[in-house]
Amino acid sequence: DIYDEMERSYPARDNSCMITINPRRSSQLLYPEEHPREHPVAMARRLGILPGGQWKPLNCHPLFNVAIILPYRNRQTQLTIFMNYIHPFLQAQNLDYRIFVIEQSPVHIDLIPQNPDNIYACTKMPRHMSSSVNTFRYNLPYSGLFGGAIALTRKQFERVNGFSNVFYGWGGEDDDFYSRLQSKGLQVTRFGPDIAQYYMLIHNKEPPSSARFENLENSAKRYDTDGISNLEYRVLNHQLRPLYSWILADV
Ligand code: NGS
Repeated sequence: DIYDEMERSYPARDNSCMITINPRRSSQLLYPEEHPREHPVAMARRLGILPGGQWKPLNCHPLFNVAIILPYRNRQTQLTIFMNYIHPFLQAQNLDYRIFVIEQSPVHIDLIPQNPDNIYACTKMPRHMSSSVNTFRYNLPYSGLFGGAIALTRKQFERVNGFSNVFYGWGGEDDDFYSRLQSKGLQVTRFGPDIAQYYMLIHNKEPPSSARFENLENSAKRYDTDGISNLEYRVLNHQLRPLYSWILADV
């Protein structure tokens, strides 16, 4: 199964951290909004998080080294809820991780993983992590959905020239990314719906972008020219905050 595949991709070393998988464990989180919130500095101190939101287990060799990248804008409350929740979640998985918050265009932080077995590390193939969301009654709405939370290696990301830069506003950029993966023969994987459960935080929906269908129709022509290869950005500001590394970018 998928965990055997992960074990093959990441062979155990001496004193490797254990990753305990218990498929029968049910969702632990019902209402993330009601979880207690702690002051960021107090939380960082209590959980041993280094400035910039970095942590790794000290008593074993972590199997996974992960950058958690959150595109973010204007959702302070949700960011707080997410940070309170995700650090203990990632630490329970014994990951060597660092959280980056990239603030720029209109995107959401709205998905909270509910099952501690949904490991925040890469599988051999790009993984759609949020395939079972409460707002879709924990069903996958269409087989090509690759939006929300995804896990892939830097190499895979570079192979498809990253994300397209022509999508602004809500919708379509994830569908475009999925077709890029397919064009390079990168088959997407998903864990079972019990493990891939997510809770969507309540938020105001952005209006869908009107250009998205047109952009999708001619997406294949742009794979090689539109993406990392032509991305222009400036880093306007950056800080190591207690629970994450913050980067303000202008695109
Ligand atoms: C599709 C969008 C995707 C989006 C998905 C789920 O219709 O970008 O819905 O959205 N594609 C287009 O608009 C072309 S959700 O309801 O989870 O916000 O990810």
